[in-house]
Amino acid sequence: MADKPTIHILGSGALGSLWATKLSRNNNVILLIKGSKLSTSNKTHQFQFIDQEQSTTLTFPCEPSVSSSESNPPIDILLVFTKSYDTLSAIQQLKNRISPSTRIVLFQNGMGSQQAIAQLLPQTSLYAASTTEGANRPDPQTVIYAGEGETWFGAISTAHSLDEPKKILSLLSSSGLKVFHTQNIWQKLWFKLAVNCAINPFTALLNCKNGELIGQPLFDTHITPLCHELSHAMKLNNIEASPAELQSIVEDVIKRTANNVSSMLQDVRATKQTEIEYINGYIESIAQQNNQYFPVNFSLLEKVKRLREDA
Ligand code: KPL
Repeated sequence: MADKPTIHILGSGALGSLWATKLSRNNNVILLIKGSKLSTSNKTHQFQFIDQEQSTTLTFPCEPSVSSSESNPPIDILLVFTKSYDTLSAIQQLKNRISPSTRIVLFQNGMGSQQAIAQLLPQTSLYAASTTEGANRPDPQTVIYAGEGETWFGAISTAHSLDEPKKILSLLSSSGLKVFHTQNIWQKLWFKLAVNCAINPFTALLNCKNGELIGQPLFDTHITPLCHELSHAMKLNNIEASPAELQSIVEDVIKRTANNVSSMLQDVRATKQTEIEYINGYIESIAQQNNQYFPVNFSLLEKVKRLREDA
C-alpha cells in the first residue's frame, strides 16, 4: 500500500468516479470533496460502480477540496474533472496544496478553462486531456460505465522533465483504460471542441439523442455553414481542418454515439448550468478577437443560453 502512488481527484461526477474506480486498482486514490459534504464522522465516499451490468461497491477516502495547508500536505498528482465553469475557482480553493512539483491533468470539456489555469499556475507542470470514455451518474450513489473510449493527454505548459510525460502515461495507463500521449494536445482539444460545438447545442435545442440529429431541419440546414465557421475559427488558431473534413468527423461521431444523451442535454434536462460558454462561447470569443462574425455559432450560443433563462 505504502509504495503505491497517491492520486487526488477533484470533481467526482461520472468521469471523475470512473477514473477513480479504474485507478484504484493500482494506486491510492483520494477524492477531494466539498467541506459541506465531508463531515468529521464521514471521511469516505461510497458509490455503486456498474460495468456491463456487474455492480461493485467502492469506498474512497476523501479530503476537503478547500485547502488547509497545515492539515494536508502538498498534492503530488491531481486529476481535475470539474465542469469547465467551476475549474478556476475549484483550483484557486486548493492552491495552498499545489506546490511547484504538483502535476495536474485537466479533463475539462471545451476550451478556455485550460488557459485560465495555465495563467493561475505558471510554475506548475500542467497537462490537458481529451477523452471519449463514456460514463453516467444517474444519482450521486451510482456510476455507470457507458462505453469504452480513448484518452489523449499532453503538456500545456513546460513539463518539469523530459521523462515526466512518460511517468504520467504509465500512471494513467495503470487504470487499464486506453491512454495515449501527444506532443500537440491543443490539436486534439480543438477537434473535440469542434465536435462538441456541432453536436451538443443541437441536441440541447432539439431535446434528442445524438443519433436523432440527422434528418432534423435545424441540424440539416445549419451543420454545413457551422462547419465552415468552425474551420475558420480553427485556422485563426493555426489548426488546419477543412469544413468537409469537420462535417465528416461530426457525422461519424454522431453515428458512433447515436445512443448518447449529450453532456449538454443531460445538463439541460437536469436544469443545471451548461458548458455552452466554453464550447460555442469560446468560438464566439475567437470571432470577437478577430473581428469576425460567425452567425450560426452565435445563434446556437444565444439559443442555448436562453434555454436556461426560460427554464
Ligand atoms: O462529448 C460529447 C458530449 O456529449 O459532450 C459527445 C461527443 C457529443 C458525445 O455525446
